[in-house]
Amino acid sequence: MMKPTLTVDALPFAFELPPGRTALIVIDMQRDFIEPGGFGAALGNDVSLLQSAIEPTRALLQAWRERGWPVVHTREGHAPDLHDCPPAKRERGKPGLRIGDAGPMGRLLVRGEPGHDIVPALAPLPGEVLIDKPGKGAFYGTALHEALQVRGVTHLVFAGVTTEVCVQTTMREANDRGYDGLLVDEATQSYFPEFKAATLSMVTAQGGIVGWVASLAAVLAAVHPQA
Ligand code: TIU
Repeated sequence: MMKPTLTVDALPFAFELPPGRTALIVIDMQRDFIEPGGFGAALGNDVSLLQSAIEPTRALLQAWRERGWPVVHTREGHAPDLHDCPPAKRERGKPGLRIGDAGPMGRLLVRGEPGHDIVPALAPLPGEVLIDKPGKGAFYGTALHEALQVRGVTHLVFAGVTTEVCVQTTMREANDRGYDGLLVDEATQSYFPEFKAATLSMVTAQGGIVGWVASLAAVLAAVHPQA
């Protein structure tokens, strides 16, 4: 018999969360975006804005791990020879340092470099899915869909950075593939507060055209019901 779903108080209406079939997907909580001296800073951003997403994401990870539910982490980055980095991506904008250039945390957005790592507080555990992706969306050029399908995942709870870039792109890719997605407000951040707010509105507009948004407290209340 199927386990009953848990109900999360969410916008634009309640999100029905099937236990065991809902993966937590943590998008790109990498030093390159969150710490000074990385790719995010090279683009001219104030990276300190992103740090507030770490603790809420840790709370979600703890809840999923306690239940043995599927956890997925993603990392944006490229091979050392940059064969998977389109010239348009490397040349866009006028950063002081570009993808592949050497910075204080190693070569920016290159796999194997210190800046490409996930921040220590959110390090993946053995058995969790780790997806290395060359694009903003986590389905593009990766085996994410197959990894979710073999685990029977139908629903995704999103955390990570940045809200309007890699998180929103991945939510849209997931939505088009038939997953129901919920974005956790406090567990996502942007370098631009107004873009975060706009993304939360865009996701939930038109009856949930992309998915749902809920607070961390609402997700934890559904997942850890009070006795
Ligand atoms: N620049 C920016 O806001 N984000 C990215 O480049 N990548 C992700 O969002 N991970």
